[in-house]
Amino acid sequence: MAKLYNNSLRFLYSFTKIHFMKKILFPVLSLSTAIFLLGISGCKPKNAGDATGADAAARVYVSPGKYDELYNFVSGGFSGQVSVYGIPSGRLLRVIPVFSVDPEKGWGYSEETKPMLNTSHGEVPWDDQHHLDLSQTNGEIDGRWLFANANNTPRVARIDLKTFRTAEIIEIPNSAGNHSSPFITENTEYVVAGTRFSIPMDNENGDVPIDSYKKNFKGTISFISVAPTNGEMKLAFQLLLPGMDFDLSHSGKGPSSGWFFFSCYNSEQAHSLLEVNASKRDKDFILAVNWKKAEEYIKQGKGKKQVVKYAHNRLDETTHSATSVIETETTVIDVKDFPDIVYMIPCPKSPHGCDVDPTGEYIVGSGKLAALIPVFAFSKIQQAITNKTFDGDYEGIPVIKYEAALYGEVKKPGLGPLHTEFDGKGNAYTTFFISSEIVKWSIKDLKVLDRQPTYYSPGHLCIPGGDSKKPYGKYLIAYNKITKDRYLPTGPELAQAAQLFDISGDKMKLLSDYPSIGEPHYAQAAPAELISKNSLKIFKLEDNKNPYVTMGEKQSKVVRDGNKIHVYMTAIRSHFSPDNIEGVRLGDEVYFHLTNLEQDWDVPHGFAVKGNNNAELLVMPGETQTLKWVPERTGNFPIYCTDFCSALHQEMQGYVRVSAKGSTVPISFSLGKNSDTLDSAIKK
Ligand code: RUQ
Ligand code: CUA
Repeated sequence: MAKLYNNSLRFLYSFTKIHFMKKILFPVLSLSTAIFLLGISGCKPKNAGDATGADAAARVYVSPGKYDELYNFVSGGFSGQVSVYGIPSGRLLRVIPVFSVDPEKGWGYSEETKPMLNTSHGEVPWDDQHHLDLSQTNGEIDGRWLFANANNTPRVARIDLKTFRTAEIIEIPNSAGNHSSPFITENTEYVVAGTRFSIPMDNENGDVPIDSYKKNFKGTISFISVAPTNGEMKLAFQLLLPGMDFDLSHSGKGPSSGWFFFSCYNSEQAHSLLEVNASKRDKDFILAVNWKKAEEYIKQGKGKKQVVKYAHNRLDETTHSATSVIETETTVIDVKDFPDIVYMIPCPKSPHGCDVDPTGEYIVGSGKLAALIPVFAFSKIQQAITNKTFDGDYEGIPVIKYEAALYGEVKKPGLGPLHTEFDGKGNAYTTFFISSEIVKWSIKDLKVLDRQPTYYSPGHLCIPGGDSKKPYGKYLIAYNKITKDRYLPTGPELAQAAQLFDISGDKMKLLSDYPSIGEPHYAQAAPAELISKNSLKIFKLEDNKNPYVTMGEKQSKVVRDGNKIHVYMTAIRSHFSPDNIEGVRLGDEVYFHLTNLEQDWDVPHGFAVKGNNNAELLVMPGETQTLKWVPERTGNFPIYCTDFCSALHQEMQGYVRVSAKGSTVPISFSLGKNSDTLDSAIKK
């Protein structure tokens, strides 16, 4: 049956046009009939997805020069980055480089930023970025930091919202496929990171047969503490769990504060053909974790130390440089030995989304293959724990009886529920991948209130503050996986897309859609003022502690140190100092340490060298960044500014002469030497 089901799913997936029929069909049809009927249908009604009118246009129109109402931070999926949009306009404001190199900003190319991408495997210049969480205080968004996960090589990043820059990245040992991450607790005490792939632990010999999965492969959930003052992350402890796949999570709040909930699949412990083998059981689990309890045990010294290796990278905003430290220890708690930390709650059909409502009482599990949505009540979970209303155990972890934890089920909501967010007015909104729609339902009586098609197959959705205690509840943004026929064709691949809905009334109303960068998964949004009030405009030059800073043009120089040449260079509209350099020889490594002397908002200078096997630099006012260049031939090499900084930006250029090995051309450097008229420009 599982196989049949999955084949049907695949069939449906490839048949994206199904959604056109879905709105009418799903409420009344059984699952299999619906699959059959939708499979053979493929006609597009004339007005599909065209429900927006002048009113919708007015709602998303932000007139020139006006600011958007909200910031929307959107995960970049396999682009590895985070993009920032304005809502309601959908205008792209910025792409923040996080886990992937970004030549546009020199991220991962400048000497100062290279350490940010270091891991225990060496430099990993790319990742797969799925989820974001904004820092919270008392369960409300506080506008300080944005956390991002890396799926492939397990990492968590902290983005500083003063600078919109990645300030810190911590790698996670004993993990692989860091998917249920980076969800935070209500006062940002911890960021959690659950492993998607179970693996042999890092301190053991991992060279074991794959079919010894049940014996040798383990799952972990990591708790990364966040320092309340400066946000610094630290791997506090890890929970050791049976081998399976941890998928998504959300922390408790209010009454459920101190708890965390994780969805997991593959309780079958399959290691091959998971689409069939991990869909055999009728129910997988939601794992309820009493993290306060775990924290207590750690404080009592009950955790076991393990020798592991993971990178911890920080970007310092005064030196403008990153450092990477390889840490060597983790503290692990094997939940088998502490039976009051974790409990399993059965959840139908390969659960994915695991969402907690704003009151903290209701936990929504979304089974990817389920035709209903179970809603669990925290108070009932607690009662079941007290009364030991268990249904045996899973590898030593008590399994709470489904009915004992269940508040109720949303019946016939749609097909393929994935994620749920909340509007703070008692309503929940769930995305349905297969039936390609968003369904609004009431938490209190579990009745479906409204459904709207999305184009097509949404994954995540975002309501500003939708996973906090205080959702803003005016808009909803759906992130769609498939956009076939929605935009002008662009070859074999089409963009993923966001769709903005107005949810202020009883019925959701589609306002607009726009393509997005990478494949968006989770997103966060917050009122603009909350973020922009802290925004930094320039780095103060006088605070610049980069060891290679050049505080003014008079101090610019070129220094030879063996085969290393350090160019202490400055940039100001519209020249570099120096702009003529001689005495470089083949075999030299040249380091251009460029300080941007500007102290004005939005005046970066760029820097590039012909033939350099590297990217450019993009240096902010008051900042120093370093570009490495190893010339491989003799000649004269142009250098120039890449960012259009002034009317004479195109004049912002110069030359570096490279001579043969053993040449006697001395080091020399100058600016404006051949011109009397420029004398005034260089006096500073
Ligand atoms: S999770 S839809 Cu649902 Cu990473 Cu992306
Ligand atoms: Cu500096 Cu263009």
